[in-house]
This record gives sequence, C-alpha cells and structure tokens, in this order.
Amino acid sequence: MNVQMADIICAIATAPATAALGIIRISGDGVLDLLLPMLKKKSGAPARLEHAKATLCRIEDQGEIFDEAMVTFFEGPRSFTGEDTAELCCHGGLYVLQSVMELLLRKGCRMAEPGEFSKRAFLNGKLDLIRAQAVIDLIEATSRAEQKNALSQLEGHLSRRITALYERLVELNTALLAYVDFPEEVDAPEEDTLQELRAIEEELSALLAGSNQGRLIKEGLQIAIVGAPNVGKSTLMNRLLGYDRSIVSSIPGTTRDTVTEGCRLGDLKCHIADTAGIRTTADPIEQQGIDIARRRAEEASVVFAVFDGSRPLSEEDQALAEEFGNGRNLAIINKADLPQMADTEYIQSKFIHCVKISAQNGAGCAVLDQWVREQFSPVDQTAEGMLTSLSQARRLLAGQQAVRRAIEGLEAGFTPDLASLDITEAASAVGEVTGDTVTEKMIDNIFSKFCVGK
Ligand SMILES: Nc1nc2c(ncn2[C@@H]2O[C@H](COP(=O)(O)OP(=O)(O)O)[C@@H](O)[C@H]2O)c(=O)[nH]1
Ligand SMILES: [Mg+2]
Repeated sequence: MNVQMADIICAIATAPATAALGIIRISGDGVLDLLLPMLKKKSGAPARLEHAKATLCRIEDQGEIFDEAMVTFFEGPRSFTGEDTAELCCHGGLYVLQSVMELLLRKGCRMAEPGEFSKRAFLNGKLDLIRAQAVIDLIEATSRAEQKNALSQLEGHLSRRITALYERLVELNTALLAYVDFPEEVDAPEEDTLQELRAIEEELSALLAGSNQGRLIKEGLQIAIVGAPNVGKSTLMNRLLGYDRSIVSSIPGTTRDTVTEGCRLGDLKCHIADTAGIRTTADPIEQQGIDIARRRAEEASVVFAVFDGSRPLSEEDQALAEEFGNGRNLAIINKADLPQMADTEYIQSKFIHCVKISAQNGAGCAVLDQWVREQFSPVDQTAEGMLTSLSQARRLLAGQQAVRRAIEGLEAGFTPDLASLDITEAASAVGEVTGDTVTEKMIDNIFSKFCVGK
C-alpha cells in the first residue's frame, strides 16, 4: 500500500440536489477512530459501530448537533475499497450535507478525487478494470439491455474470461522463452504453440464481436436519413420520432441543417439525423448543408436512403443510389399512398434492403422497426457481459493483431524469439483491459473519468 493511501477520504456520493436522503462516503484506515468521537446514540451515550450494520447516530461536535444519520460501517478488507469505510446516510439537504462534510474535513479527512474510492478498490485488488467500467455503465444505463450487460460484467464472467486469456499468453511466452534459452533441453514448441495461439486468436475475435454489440447497446445506432429534396425525409424523421421535429414543406431545400434526435427503434437506442436534400445547387448555404449531410452519412452506422415513389427517378436519385447503395444501407421508397412511377427494380438492384412506405400516413413504417431489430439487435450475450468501452476494444484489437503476427511468424518458420516479442505485446495489451499490466498513469487516467464519490 502506498503512503498516500493511508489518508482518509470523504465525498458526497449522491447527486448535488436537495433530496430526502444524501450519502457521504468515507474511506481509509482509521475511519473508526475519526468517526466514533462524533457519533452519539439518542441517549447521548457514545455510539458503537459494527461491520456491515447500520446504526442510527447523532453526528455532533463539541455539543453542536449536525444531523441524525444512519451510519453503516464496513471493516477493511471487507468493504468496497478494501479499507475501513463508512457511509453516512444523512438528511439530503445541501446545507446539512455540506456542514457534515466540513466537520469531517476539520477532523482530518480529505476531499476525495473523482473516482478515488474505485481507484482504491482497484489498487487493493477488490475490483478489476472491467468491473470498474461496469459500475459506471450501470450508473449510466438508459435501457434494460445496458443494465443487464453492466450487471453481468459486475458478476465477473467477462473479467475471468479475459484474465484467463492473459494468463494463457503469459504461460505460452514462458514456454517459448524456455525453448529459446535452452533449445537442447526443451522440445521445440511449434505445433502446440501454434494451436494455442490460434485458439487465443479465436477467443479474442469472439470478445471483439461482443464488444461491437456492447458499444451498440451503450452508444446507440447512428442513422442518417439522406435523399434528394422533397422525397419526404423530414416527414419520415417526424414519423419515427412520433412528433413534429423537422419542418416539412413542399418547397424543395427546406431542411438545410442536420437535425439529430434520439429515439428507439427495434428496442435499440438510435440517433436519427435528418439531413439537407442532396442535389446540385448554387446556393452556398444549401451547399454547406449538403456537405454536412454527406459527412453525417459517412459517420452513421446505417443510412436510410429515401426516394419518392410517386415520380420517375431523377438523375439525382440515381446518383444517390450509386453513392449509398450497398448491402448494409436501407432504401426507402416513400409516398406509397400515391400512384407509383419510380423504377423500384433499379433501386433494388443497388440496395439489398428496400422497403415501401408512406411516411405521411404511416403505412409500412412498422417494417422499419422490424428491420432495425433484425439487422442490429444484439445477439443476447448479456448473460456473459460484453465490453462497452472503445479503449478496451482497441486494446483487445491490438492484442489480436500481435497474436496474428506471432502466428504468421511461426508459420513462416521464423525463430520463436520473434514470436515471443509479439506474444509479450499481446499479453500486455490484454492485461491492460483487466488491469494486470496497467501503468500508474493509465490508472489515474481511467479513474479520473469517474464522478466524485464513486
Ligand atoms: N403523399 C405523400 N406526400 C408525402 C409523403 N411524405 C412526404 N410527403 C410530402 O412531400 C413534401 C416534402 O416532404 P418533406 O418531408 O419536407 O421532404 P424532404 O425535403 O425530403 O425533407 C411535403 O409536402 C410532404 O407533405 C408521403 O408519404 N406521401
Ligand atoms: Mg427536409
């Protein structure tokens, strides 16, 4: 334990707003010595605290009463941080909480940094980085899928799975190095090593596929609605949102800015962008809107390309079908309530996915919900837990690439010491995900993103 950890930290762990209750969290060895002199029973007798028990106490100092609170004490190492910890469940007035905080600071506590409780938990081996991230995910969850995933990660399946990978890589490396150092005494590890490396590579692929799903659940699906002017993009946007957000008009070129809103499709969090109609224009402002539309479409996970079914396709429509037609995007032929004139076969030949709707009267729009569900709904891996952070995914990817290099090197007949370098790199990347190989700077960086009191 480093010196800094001997001090006692405190923070208000609940939101800074007036509420019925507010919780102050205190952690550090010596919490009991610090707290007991200021805790009294109702009778005025000194209070006693027992591990994991809530005790009703009066918080007072030199005859002045600050609050009546339920105080729960956890004796280290059987606590969240691994140190002696107390939670003062006070009345939730900001003034009350502040005054108790000031008392604690006067008595020798220090204000906790953001994430410092979790950081201590990590340093004391109570929490790996995956579970630390899961705590944040759980707090920030806005859907059942996110909540389930965070809880599964907290349970520890994923941590164990990734830790196991890390250990396999370290073990593999030890065997390889033994051969490099004592080639006469140790058998050449090649075939076994290759097999193990391939198995590890597969496991990393599976974890990465899961993390794509995890990020989709957490961040939501980015959808861009694009199309020529007047095809009904804004009408569709409003239909999907269920209220009038975008201006609908028969005058082409009305939508010049991109309007983005959140909604739910196929049970997935979505961010839908209604964009300016794409056409050739001499108007510099409209042109800016069109440039933004294209950029938005590039960034989106999926593009809804809208066509007006009631008129023959224009050159602009064809150019758009060329630009956005692929196996992933969805072609939407709108205005199905009117007599149909557009060449739907042509559109279908460019897009695999194509639906006919009337954004105006809603006909066929339920299909969109269904389509998103079919295309993007996460395979339910939430039982095991999926990584949700981009930086974690990047580290796994770096690990996977290093493992692939090791495999290729061994297959090409390079000496095992070269493979060993790659495997060391892979182990270190995978270890960074669980926290086995992180540097102090990385730890500070990770936990500083937490909120105060966490
Ligand atoms: N008949 C019919 N008209 C529609 C439909 N969707 C949009 N419109 C009309 O087409 C015009 C252009 O619609 P708008 O949503 O502003 O198109 P945008 O320029 O692509 O955003 C408006 O007059 C709408 O009322 C539809 O499904 N059927
Ligand atoms: Mg519009």
